[in-house]
Amino acid sequence: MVQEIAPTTAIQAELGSHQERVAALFRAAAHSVTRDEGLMLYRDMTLGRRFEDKCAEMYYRGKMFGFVHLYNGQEAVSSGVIKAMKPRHDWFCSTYRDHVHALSAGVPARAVMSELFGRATGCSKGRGGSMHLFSREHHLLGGYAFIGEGIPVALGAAFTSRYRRDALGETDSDAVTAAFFGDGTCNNGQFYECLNMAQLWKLPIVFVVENNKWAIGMAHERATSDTEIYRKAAAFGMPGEEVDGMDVLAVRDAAARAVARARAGKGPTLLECLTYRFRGHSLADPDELRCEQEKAFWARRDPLKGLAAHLIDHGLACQAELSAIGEEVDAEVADAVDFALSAPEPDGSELTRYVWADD
Ligand SMILES: Cc1ncc(C[n+]2csc(CCOP(=O)(O)OP(=O)(O)O)c2C)c(N)n1
Ligand SMILES: [Mg+2]
Repeated sequence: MVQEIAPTTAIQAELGSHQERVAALFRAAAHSVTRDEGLMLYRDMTLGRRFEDKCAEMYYRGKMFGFVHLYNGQEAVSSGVIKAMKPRHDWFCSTYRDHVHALSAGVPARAVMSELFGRATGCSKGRGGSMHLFSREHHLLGGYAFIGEGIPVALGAAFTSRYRRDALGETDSDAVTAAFFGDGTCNNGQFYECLNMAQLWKLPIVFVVENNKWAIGMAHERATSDTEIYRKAAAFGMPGEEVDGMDVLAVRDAAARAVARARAGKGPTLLECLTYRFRGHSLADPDELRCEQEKAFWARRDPLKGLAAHLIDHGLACQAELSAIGEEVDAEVADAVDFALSAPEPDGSELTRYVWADD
């Protein structure tokens, strides 16, 4: 088991409510998982972690350019939510921190890595780069550079599901959409407009807030009047739930409840996942604003270590099996880099392609 380490009063005062909230949630409930599901989640989270570590390596070696926002630390949210949904049936909408959402949704590592290198084999055909991953095949509705930009897109996907079923009589149209976005984005008007419309029309959508406590260098409690984001759902008559976003099993259970409600026609849920990013805002950020005590507090809650401990403590897997998964994932990521580096760049003659839908 991961041990709960009580923060000192001094750290609590310095770090604010985010840490206290997750400490309370940590003790709240036990979640169970089967061996197969546990190993699947562990593999998905390991792929997310190792893929991002490789991106950092490529970036610092000067092989990858532009803004790159890594997801380290937040893996339990992507795996917990997306793996509670139906692949290629439900829909996913991301942000600029989108690599791991794409991987969880099933976009091959080769296609994601290629996109980061601007190659024609990328999931956005090399046109998008890190912040604009897209895959129609895997129902990934995109990464978005502007915060909040994806929320109305996700709302539109949810509306489409409902319209097909209710207005067009397609009785099997029961897809649910997950919209991912950060704490800083919840002070953006689109968030409130979309919550209102989703609840008004009982749309099948789960609003997933990845509350990692920071919006670049702005601490959540400095920018937000009521820091408990899930409670904002009540203003719209919508269910809101907070969950330990470092515990993939807790996230998965909460997501499963929200998805079941949405699929049954009962409307949206606002799910606030309390999490933390283990790296700077982007690879261009020296990460000097967050204090070491805070980073250490969250490092102790590393979601990968937490799941590994759960699997071992419950006799569902042994360390050797988990290490083997790590090696397999490392090989997959190395293969993705080799594939991407040897892939062609988009041909100059295709510069204007894929601008309009008929392409
Ligand atoms: C509309 C808009 N305003 C401002 C920005 C600049 N910006 C980039 S990231 C960011 C912070 C977002 O924080 P959060 O939503 O918590 O996401 P996180 O980076 O923590 O995942 C801001 C303000 C932007 N991208 N889009
Ligand atoms: Mg944030």
